[in-house]
Amino acid sequence: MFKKVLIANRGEIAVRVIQACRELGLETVAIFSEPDKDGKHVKMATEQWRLEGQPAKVYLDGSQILDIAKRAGADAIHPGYGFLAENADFARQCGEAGVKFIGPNPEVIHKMGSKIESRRVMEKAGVPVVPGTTDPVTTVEEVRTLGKKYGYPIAIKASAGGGGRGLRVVRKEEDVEQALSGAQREGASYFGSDEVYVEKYLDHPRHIEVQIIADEHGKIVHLYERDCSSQRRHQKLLEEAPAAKLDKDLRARLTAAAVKGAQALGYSSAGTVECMVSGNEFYFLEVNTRIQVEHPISEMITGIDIVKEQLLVAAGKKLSFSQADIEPRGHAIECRINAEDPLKNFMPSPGMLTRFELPHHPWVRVDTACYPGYTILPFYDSLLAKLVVWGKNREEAIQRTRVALKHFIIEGVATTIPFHIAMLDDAAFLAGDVFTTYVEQDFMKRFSASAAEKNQAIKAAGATATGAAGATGKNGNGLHGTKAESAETAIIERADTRSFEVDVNQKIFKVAVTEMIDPSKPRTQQSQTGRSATKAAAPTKERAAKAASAAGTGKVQSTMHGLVKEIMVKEGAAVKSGEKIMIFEAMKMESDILADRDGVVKEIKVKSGQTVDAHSLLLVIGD
Ligand code: MV4
Repeated sequence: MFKKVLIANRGEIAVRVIQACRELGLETVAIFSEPDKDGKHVKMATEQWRLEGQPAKVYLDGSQILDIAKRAGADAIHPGYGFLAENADFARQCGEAGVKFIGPNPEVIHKMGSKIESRRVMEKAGVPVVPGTTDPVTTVEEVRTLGKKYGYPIAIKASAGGGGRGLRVVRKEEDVEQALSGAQREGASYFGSDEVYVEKYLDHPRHIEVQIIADEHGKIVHLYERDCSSQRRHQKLLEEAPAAKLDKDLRARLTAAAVKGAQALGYSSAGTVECMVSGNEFYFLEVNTRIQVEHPISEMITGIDIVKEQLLVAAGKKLSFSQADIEPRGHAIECRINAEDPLKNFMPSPGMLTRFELPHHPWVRVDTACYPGYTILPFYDSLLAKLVVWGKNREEAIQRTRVALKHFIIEGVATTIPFHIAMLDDAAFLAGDVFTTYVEQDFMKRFSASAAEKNQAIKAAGATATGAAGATGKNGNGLHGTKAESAETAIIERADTRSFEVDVNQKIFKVAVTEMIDPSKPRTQQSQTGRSATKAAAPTKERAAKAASAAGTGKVQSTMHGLVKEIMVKEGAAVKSGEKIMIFEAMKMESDILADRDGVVKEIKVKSGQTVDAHSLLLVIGD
């Protein structure tokens, strides 16, 4: 087995890999860009190495990362997803340097990078591919001939493409010329290859993919399928396992084909075989040679830790289970909680999480690298957390997901939570009628219309309360005025919300007071306070107490990452328990740090103006 694994990634997937390494007793090496220094993966790893270069590029710097792996004495690299995960050259360089790349071998990664080559391999293995070519096409005449053969619409796809880039749909012969040059141009500029091929275009497919895991001794099993049809502009938003309303026989054929295809490839490691399902037929699309974002739902229905198994098989171990051992159970749903505003075209919304409270609920798992006070950086993808929920059947999973979403409290940034809450109440979703066109062409119309309607109602009433937000992100207990309620932001900007608890004859009433600003009128007419729309609510006693606390041992620590603003005592000074000894600033709020016992200040470990991590020793009080 390896001793030390470098995680060539950041965010929730780096955290996930470190968790699996911990279970296996492996040491971990985190790498980080300068602005990522407060990242959770950095705190969790056994070693931390700083990357040099631009934040947006450093996680792609294979030579720097491999160099760090060698200096740190790591014997394996886990690439996570994105960045270097499907870079065959990087995988080869790792192998040459004697560092195990956790993934299939470089030849397989390289082959699957070519969609034409993938189709050839699968066709030869007897896996159904979409009718079309397995040779590149170059001329308008060739494409027109194929258009006649298969009938329009057809798709022209870049062989090196993926994620929708280099894909052109042609609905009539006249459009062939433009589509061909478009697909070639995109292929060349994004992937460095203008090679394209042609497929019959399916108008309303479902996107269903099969999770596989294979050891390096030829054993391959599948962990059933995931339905990832709910996506927008090729960004998945919600995934479920197993697929709803999938015919038993089709499932058996689909999963068997995935294993057969992987066998033909000589696949090892975790991977995904992507297919389209249309009616009672399925067609191979592509192989993803990485751990995927949505792997947790397959873990939830099979009980198999895919990341741990991926580490074990990379170390040359045999798979410890067989296909017959895998009994899928129940249903799992993943919601991708992104820092994006679903009512503003999913515009990214980076910023500080002034509140971040997880839904603690049985059968709910949250994969995240976020914590209160963490700042979502603009350089990376906007995935904030993955909410993963299991139920004994689809209905139970959906209801649990609704509850969990309503109790997932995030303030400071807009999120996709209101989108998910609304989608889980949408008739088409509930009926299991979700196709790849569902979100963009169908659901978003209803979502935007219902948000606009609520806005009108709020405007007409001339005021709002958190209770008026309805399905757009109201928290279960109604106490929290959350920015996630972005329904209102389309027309009326929320200036500030303050929450109060009022005790009337022992009954506690929760009251939220929100000051509204209509952007169509000058601000001065409306607001006397001058409070900014983004400023956090006034600090409360609990928040101040949370920011810094004393343990009672004389060893005074910070509980959050923050800044030492002022130190009121000197070494040798006598202090009394409860006496104010420092002022600390965390999450842009000041709080007092108090002596936790009577005594004499023995040692001051920090200077004023210094930034410290959570749980740093600040000061020692002795006898
Ligand atoms: C297709 C297709 C329909 N017919 N190919 C989009 C990205 C790339 N992975 C393949 N894609 C598609 N290929 C044929 N012949 C529809 C899509 C497609 C899609 C596929 C999977 C998930 C989401 C999608 C959204 C739009 C289009």
